[in-house]
Amino acid sequence: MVKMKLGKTLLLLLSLQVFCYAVIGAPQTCPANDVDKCGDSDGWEGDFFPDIPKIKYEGPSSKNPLSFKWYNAEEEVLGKKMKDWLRFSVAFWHTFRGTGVDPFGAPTKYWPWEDGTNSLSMAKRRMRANFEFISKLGVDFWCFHDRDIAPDGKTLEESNANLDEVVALAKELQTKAKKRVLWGTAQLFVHPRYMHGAATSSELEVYAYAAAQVKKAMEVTHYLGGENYVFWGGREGYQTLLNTDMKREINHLARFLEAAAAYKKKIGFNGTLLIEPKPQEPTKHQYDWDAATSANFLRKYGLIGEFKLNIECNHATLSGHSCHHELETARINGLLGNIDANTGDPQVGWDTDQFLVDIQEATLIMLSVIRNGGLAPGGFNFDAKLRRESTDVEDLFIAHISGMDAMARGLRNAAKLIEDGSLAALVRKRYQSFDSEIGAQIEAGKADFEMLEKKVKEWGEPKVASAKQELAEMIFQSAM
Ligand code: XUL
Ligand code: CO
Repeated sequence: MVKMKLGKTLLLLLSLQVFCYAVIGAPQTCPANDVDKCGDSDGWEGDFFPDIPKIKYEGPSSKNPLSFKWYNAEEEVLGKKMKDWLRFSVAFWHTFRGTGVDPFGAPTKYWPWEDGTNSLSMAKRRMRANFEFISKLGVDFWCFHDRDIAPDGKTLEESNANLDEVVALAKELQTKAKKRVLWGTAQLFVHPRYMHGAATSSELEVYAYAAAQVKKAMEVTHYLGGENYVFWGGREGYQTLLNTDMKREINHLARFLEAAAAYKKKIGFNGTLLIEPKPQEPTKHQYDWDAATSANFLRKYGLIGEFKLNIECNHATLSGHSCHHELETARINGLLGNIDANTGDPQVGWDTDQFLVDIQEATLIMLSVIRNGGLAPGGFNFDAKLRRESTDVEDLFIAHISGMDAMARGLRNAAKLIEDGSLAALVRKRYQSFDSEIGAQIEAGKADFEMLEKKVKEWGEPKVASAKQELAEMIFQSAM
């Protein structure tokens, strides 16, 4: 009885929502069903965002939500333009395929250009919306999965043909708009064939299918001039070790990545191959758990020169680390290739993919990026989505502007800290005892235990200095 009532109420609410949308929420853009006004969806060149101007830098005092307060693309910071430090990218899957669906609820977003289908013409229309969006936002790059830009076909051949058709349009549009692909990737986690994994599936035919899909995704990324190619192994892991041959699965994953590195060379693709670590979700345990696990995997299989890492901040926190820790681990191993800029929520235990707006967090991130000399050919991909409850078209802009401003503030603050030098001096001072002759011997691997024992007898009890954590935090705060 209660269930029935709830069902009816939900139905009523849903139909009300559709009704309200049709009546009050008059689309802010050319409506999807207004063929006369907009032309058919394939050829539609109309405005998708007629109410949104080109987003400009207006400075910190601006109250205009559709302006940058901190991101000033051409401004130089530490000898490089902001746009070159940051190399922002829009993630097609969140911005153009995100519907607001969550494990408990139906879609909440009905963008005016969507016609409710997953057709090829809809895919092309979305691609036009993508380029208008990134052009108005002033971002130079975009990222995609094969299956979010073009519909899956009944066969591999059909899927490939769909992809070719959309990619041809994307190439034309991105050339006109002077935009570039930061990275492409294959979606190896949605289709039921990948339920046991792709490269780590227990089924040989699935391994082969995944290989064929990645082959094609690498080809189209190359065709679009992509600067990187990403492997996120969403289902490369296990749900229980009781039914899993972990040794065999990890070995298969390594063979798969070896074959990808070989194919990259064969087609003359010069982009960086990136592994994106994540500890779990959707699997209980994912094999590329974090940066250190991935580095060990790459080293063990002789792939260290072939791959770098794409560090996603929300994945970092899910693995029990901070984003800063993951970035530093990647950086000191020469593996920092790209950042998926997002964040989670301390009160929600899953991958919420929120826009990162915490200035302190952004400053820590930018300290790593500056120490890395930047990220190029990688960049900052906004692997982030609107909250389910944010349903206006302008929210897509506001979210990205806010994320870009946060990273820009992080960059400005990190530059201040570096130019000021007191934090670096504090760290240098902390280790200064190693700047001695014996310290140099230790660091060169030339200090044996007998020699050190002799020194202890000579020196007596060590004098141990303060770590100055609070002072370090005070210096850090002063740059915010
Ligand atoms: C999932 C995730 C992916 C990858 C690309 O958590 O981050 O969107 O970035 O497959
Ligand atoms: Co990601």
